[in-house]
Amino acid sequence: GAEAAIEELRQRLAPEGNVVSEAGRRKTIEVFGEPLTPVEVVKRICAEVKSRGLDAVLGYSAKLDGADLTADQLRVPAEELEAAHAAAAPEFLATVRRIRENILRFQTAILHSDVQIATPGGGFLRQRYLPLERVGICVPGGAAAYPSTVLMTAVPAQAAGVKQLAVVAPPTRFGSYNQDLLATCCEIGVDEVYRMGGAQGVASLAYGLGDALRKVDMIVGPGNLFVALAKKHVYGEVDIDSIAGPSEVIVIADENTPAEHAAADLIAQAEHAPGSAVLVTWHEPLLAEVNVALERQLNELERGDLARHSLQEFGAMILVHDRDHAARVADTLATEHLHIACAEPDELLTKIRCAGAVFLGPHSPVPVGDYAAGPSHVLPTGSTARFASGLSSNDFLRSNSVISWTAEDLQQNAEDIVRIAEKEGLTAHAATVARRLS
Ligand code: HSO
Ligand code: ZN
Repeated sequence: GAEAAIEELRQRLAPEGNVVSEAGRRKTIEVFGEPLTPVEVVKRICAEVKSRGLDAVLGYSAKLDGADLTADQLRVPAEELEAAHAAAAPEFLATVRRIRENILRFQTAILHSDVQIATPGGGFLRQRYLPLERVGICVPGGAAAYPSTVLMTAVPAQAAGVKQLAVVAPPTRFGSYNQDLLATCCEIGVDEVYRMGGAQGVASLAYGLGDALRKVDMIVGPGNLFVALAKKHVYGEVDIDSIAGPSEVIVIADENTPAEHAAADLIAQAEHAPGSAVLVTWHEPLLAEVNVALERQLNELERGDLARHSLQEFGAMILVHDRDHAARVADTLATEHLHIACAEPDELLTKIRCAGAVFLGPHSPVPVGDYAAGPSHVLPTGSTARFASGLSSNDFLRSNSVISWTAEDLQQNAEDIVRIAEKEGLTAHAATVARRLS
């Protein structure tokens, strides 16, 4: 019973629109005059962008985003970025700078550094880390503007030492026409911003658009179903971060968690619309208390109706037996965010392995991580936290191994090399080692 219910809930947390859900993948749409699945639509768009470049992109911007752009309107001019910056409120820019500092401090601290060990014969082995040269960032612009997403993707890349960043955002008022977004880009030194969204934006980054846009090495950032599917499609041509779906949270609460706080946390998640919010507790009276608090807060909030709908569709409250049971539920759902809102959260944390980002205690609600703390808010969703990690500065590094043996190292190991080379029948491999021996 309980296991099946949790599995059903897990499916519900991967709603339509999430690439990991069957429903989202099968629904057909008619953008090309015939019913096609989203995967087919995305393949077609990517192929067209690859073969016809800029013309194809402008066509899709007109057809899909209703934006009639000319070729020279694709990139946001430097003057426009600077004007947005100049017009921004000084407090807003100060906020951007403080957040950037927080992100930079954390993302720099966690960076891999080169590792070298000595070999017995006096040589060395090294792992060296180098930043990618050029990275593309997708910023969504459908339902709301997300300057925070620019910070949470670009700053980790900058911490890693990436020099060239190209942002794509749809040609909408919440996308690349959003003044806060443009001011944020300018403030943090991102000067390549392109007005294009969806699969065509991803394809442009992956394949390049001739002189209009140079192709990138990696594409990161969230987006709708089409962005997610396009990233999957171009993977291999370029690297990508994880595939992000709708946002989710589990709030684990106990007798010390104020019901008003738990309710506010659930609603904050649900206002992402769609956003999935799950309350897990072993303290039964909390369920009724949170329900009362939810009802009151939903009536007072500006985005209350959106959040109410999300909670009805994708929300749940789970009464568990005890802490261990709560930990098992959290691991099974493996959500993007896990907030352990208990008085003493540390011990419970040791029992849980799968979550995108963990928030401990009463003073670390999820928006702290969404906006300010330092770890990126680009996180694995839809149970993919079982195998995927949140975006971090280390994702923007690649490594080389370096081998430097001495004559003595070679002498000591030659016999083994020759033996295994002969096993594989690769006698030239054996010979080139053997001929170096004294
Ligand atoms: N919770 C979202 C990030 C976000 N929240 C942006 C507000 N703005 C996914 O982690
Ligand atoms: Zn959020």
